Amino acid sequence: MTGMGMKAKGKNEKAPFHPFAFCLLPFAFCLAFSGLLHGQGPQTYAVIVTGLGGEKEFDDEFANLGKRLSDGLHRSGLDANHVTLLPAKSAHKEEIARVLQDIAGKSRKEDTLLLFLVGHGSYDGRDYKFNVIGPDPTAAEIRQWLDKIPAGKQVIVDSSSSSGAATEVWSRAGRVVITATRNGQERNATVFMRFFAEALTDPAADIDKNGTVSALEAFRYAEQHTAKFYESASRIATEHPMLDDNGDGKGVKDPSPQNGEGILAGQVALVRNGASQARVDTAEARDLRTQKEKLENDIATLKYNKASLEAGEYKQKMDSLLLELARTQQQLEKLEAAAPKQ
Ligand SMILES: [Ca+2]
Ligand SMILES: [Ca+2]
Repeated sequence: MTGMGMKAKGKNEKAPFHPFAFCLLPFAFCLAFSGLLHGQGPQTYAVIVTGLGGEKEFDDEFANLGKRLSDGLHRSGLDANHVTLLPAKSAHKEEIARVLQDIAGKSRKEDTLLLFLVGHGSYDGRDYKFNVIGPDPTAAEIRQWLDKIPAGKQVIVDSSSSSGAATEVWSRAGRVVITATRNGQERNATVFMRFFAEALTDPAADIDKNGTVSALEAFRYAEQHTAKFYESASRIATEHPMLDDNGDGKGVKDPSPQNGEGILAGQVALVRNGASQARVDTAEARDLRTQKEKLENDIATLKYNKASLEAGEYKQKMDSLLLELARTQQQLEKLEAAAPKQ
């Protein structure tokens, strides 16, 4: 690099205050604050990794599931540039690392990362591995990549066989770990992701009818449908889906305030119905969306803590949050209605 900033100065020479510096000052301010002035609200990045099927039936199924997840996220209004679908033929270990590294470079604390692993896994009593073309990444390697990503909310959905073995490796505060199996010993191919993908498009998954399907709602939907799948086929269930989001390294099948699981998963919206229809991209609209998301999170948290509150207190808090949410929603709709149609 060359330039006036690189010139060596004499020991006693004071840097002259060049008039040009006045011209640079506003420029520096602009640079420093451009992120704020043109600030974006919280962003969501999604990565879907398709593993090796080993035989055509599974190759086709994994490819199909990857596409369904990707379509579901697109339809929900997630920026197309923020969804990466790695097909099995290019999902090398290095490529997965590269994609996650790219997100590590651009995401911020307020952002959310969604990682879906669709494929087979293995567990040898020591390491969990996700099966891809070429060498398989271990749970510990995947954790290293994820730990470098600043996004403060992270959701991993791993539907592979033996995926339960990865929970203790990935678990930490701010991270939701959803696995198709309860441990490394459940080694059969799974059906969990079929139902998880279905949750992104089935309105029935939105249990509290707030217009979004949270990671918690999608988990519950998929967990229940997986259990029913085995019941109706009169087969012994060979997979028991688990969710961990309290950072203790242990998943549960029924997240609740009693077991302290599910609060973070309830705050991550995977699908927002109608979100793709109107997107006004102004600072005001972004602020309102951020505010709306915060209120939705507060409502989810309040619902979660309902059992521990007096009925009157719960109602008062809920009414006030709902009122504020309605006002925010109304303001946002007004902006969107006034925007020129595309
Ligand atoms: Ca919901
Ligand atoms: Ca846990």
